[in-house]
Amino acid sequence: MLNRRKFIQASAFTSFATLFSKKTLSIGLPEVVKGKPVVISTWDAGLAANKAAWEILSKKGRALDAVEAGVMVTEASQNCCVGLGANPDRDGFVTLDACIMDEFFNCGSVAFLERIKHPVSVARRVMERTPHVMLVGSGAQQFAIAQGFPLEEQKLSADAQKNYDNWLKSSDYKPVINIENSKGRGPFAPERSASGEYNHDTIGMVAMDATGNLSGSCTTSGMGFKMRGRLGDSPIIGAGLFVDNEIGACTATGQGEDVIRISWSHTVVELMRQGLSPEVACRKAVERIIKIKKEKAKEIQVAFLALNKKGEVGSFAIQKGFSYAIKNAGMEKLIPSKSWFQ
Ligand code: SD4
Repeated sequence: MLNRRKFIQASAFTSFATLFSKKTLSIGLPEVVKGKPVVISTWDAGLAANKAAWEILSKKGRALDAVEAGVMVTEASQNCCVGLGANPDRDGFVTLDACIMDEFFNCGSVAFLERIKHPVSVARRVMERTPHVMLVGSGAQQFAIAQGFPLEEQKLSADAQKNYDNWLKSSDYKPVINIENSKGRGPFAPERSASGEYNHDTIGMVAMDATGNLSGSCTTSGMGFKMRGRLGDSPIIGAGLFVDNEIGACTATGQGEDVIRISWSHTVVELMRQGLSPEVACRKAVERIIKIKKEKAKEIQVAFLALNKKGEVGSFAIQKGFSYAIKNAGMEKLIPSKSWFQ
């Protein structure tokens, strides 16, 4: 039972708390902290992917289901940068990498996977139905088939064939700076271009569901015209994606080699644990790459996108031209990222 003094203290606290929360709402916190659920993803293909994730999040579904369903939209798009419609390796084969991570540190990954439409779903099966984290190449494909995933025809999309034919003229492998919308065009534009309007190959997504749990996914065809067998950061837990349900989640895009060498999706989460905001933590990652690469940093693109447990979002890129898509109950938009070079 409460005595009188405690009762007065308790009611004073309650009315202060009520007042404070009303005031907080009325002054309007930044849009992104309006609460869970929320989903964010890289590049403008993220807009369509977020919609699919939102279908699940808005019905109080699990973040894990949302981040899988979300990026499946991008993987399925023949008119996009990710999945079987994407650019091939230098030998003309599309090889896919993907990973997924949930709120319990469960994670699964596939890499160098060919002729399977939804690598993110195979990654989830690796997580849920094997004692392993990562399967690659023919072993990953064999597992996918055993799990009932159809083996698709080995055929480049019309766009990818055009891009590949173009690339074959020089056969010069030079990783490109990933950008988008430099001319107001995105991956869903009618002319998908090999000349630089959009040239990325990945979608990374992180989400917080209505219960406050976090999950993430990342799926890619890797850098176009890469050496056969090359893997980037996207399927590597801690590099292309990391989720710690107590703190936050981060995903990366851009030149995978430079993400792997600093393991920064993991480190971004660790910096958020120390109290840094998502944007500042992502910026630190970019600064580390700039410090390592020195002059050469001008030639590469890397971008990080993070969400913390409070629902705050931030990103930072080396080059301008990176944007991310966000969706929550109050908004749905594409946000141009801050970058080191202007
Ligand atoms: C990779 N990080 O394979 C991927 C490529 C990418 O936009 O993000 N492209 O290195």
